[in-house]
Amino acid sequence: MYRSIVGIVTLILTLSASDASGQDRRPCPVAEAGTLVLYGDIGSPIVLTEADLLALPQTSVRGTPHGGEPSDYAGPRLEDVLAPANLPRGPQLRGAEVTRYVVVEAVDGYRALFALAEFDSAFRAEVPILALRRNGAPLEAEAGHFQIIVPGEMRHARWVRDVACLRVARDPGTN
Ligand SMILES: Nc1nc2c(c(=O)[nH]1)N[C@H]1C(S)=C(S)[C@@H](COP(=O)(O)O)O[C@H]1N2
Ligand SMILES: [Mo]
Repeated sequence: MYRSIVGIVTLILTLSASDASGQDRRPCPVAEAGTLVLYGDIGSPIVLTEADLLALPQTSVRGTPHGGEPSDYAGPRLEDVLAPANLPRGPQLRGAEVTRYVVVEAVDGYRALFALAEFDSAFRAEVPILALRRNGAPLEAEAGHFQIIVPGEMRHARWVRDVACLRVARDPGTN
């Protein structure tokens, strides 16, 4: 009950925030449950199935959910999930490309932003994953099919549950 009230309040705040911001209004093109849509500044949207995501190299990350036990989360790195979008990586991610970012969008409308460089293992020792498993089992229902896990990040506001879409964008600058 408490969680659903929090969810509704979050949704209202999210909707009013997006009304004010203008450019973030486009809805996430939610595909079937259990699929992930890559869209935005990448040409045509790309739909990935759970099988596609499980076929990528899987990384394990130790994390502790709020009020829960330390757990092993496993799934592909976001940098590998985004590979079909052909974004610059490593030495190519420099200059104007460093203004690229990814908004992770959930089924409940919750959103969190990462700079593309935060996903890049050439930049950081540990990079976020799109977890499909917790302790070897599918995620609990409230986490949906996919959940972002950010190694070492102490607050979990970007550990987006029930991820539906990854929207790729870049800062338009002030001109
Ligand atoms: N889809 C979705 N993911 C979300 C949220 C949300 O409201 N919706 N809240 C975030 C916040 S603020 C926190 S602190 C963590 C809490 O998740 P946990 O209770 O599983 O640790 O989930 C994050 N992921
Ligand atoms: Mo939070």
